Amino acid sequence: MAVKEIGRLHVITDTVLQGRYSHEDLARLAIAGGAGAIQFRQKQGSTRELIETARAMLAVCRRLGIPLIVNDRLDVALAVEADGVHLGQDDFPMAQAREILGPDKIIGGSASTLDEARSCQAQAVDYIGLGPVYPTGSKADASPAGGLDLVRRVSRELDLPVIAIGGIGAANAPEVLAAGAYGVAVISAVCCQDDPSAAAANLLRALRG
Ligand code: TZP
Ligand code: MG
Repeated sequence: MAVKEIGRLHVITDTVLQGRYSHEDLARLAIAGGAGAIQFRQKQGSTRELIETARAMLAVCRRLGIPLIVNDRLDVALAVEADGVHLGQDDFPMAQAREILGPDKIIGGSASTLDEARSCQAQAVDYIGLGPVYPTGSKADASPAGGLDLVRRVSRELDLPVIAIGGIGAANAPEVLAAGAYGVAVISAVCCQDDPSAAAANLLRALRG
């Protein structure tokens, strides 16, 4: 079970796969549709730009009462006092991030195998971002899809909430939860839809059964 309120529908904002909506737009629209957490993920651009975007997103998230988690960049999360950070296996070490951020901030750790998930848990993360569960076109260097079996094994073995990621949409979200995931994180199923807000609402309905 989640100790902190991390939400069951994480929407990861993206302005590379689509160009109609800004990160800030996507945060607002996704929350309007019921997203429980927003993750700001941008791989390019200057640190200054990232901080400016994260600050604008945080204002939206704070106003609407939903946590903002910054992908990859502990420095950006610290600069704007975001609610948390999401770190991959090769990013800033999760255990050190915990020391710096303290016990109250949210730290998510990416894992694509059971061993990586164990390592995340040992480093005091709050949730495991597990995947890809299904093949995805949204991450060029994604590991092979682990399927529902990966979700089952990690959810069974670890005490932390599993936020499943990779190729998830309203059609397959129920089976991902049935396999033991606490929630899901999505990019294209919300950001790349004509109506991101309606898409988030549709996903949330699927998650609630
Ligand atoms: N990490 C593992 S899969 C993935 C990330 C960032 C991409 C998820 O995007 P989508 O469009 O929801 O499959
Ligand atoms: Mg990363």
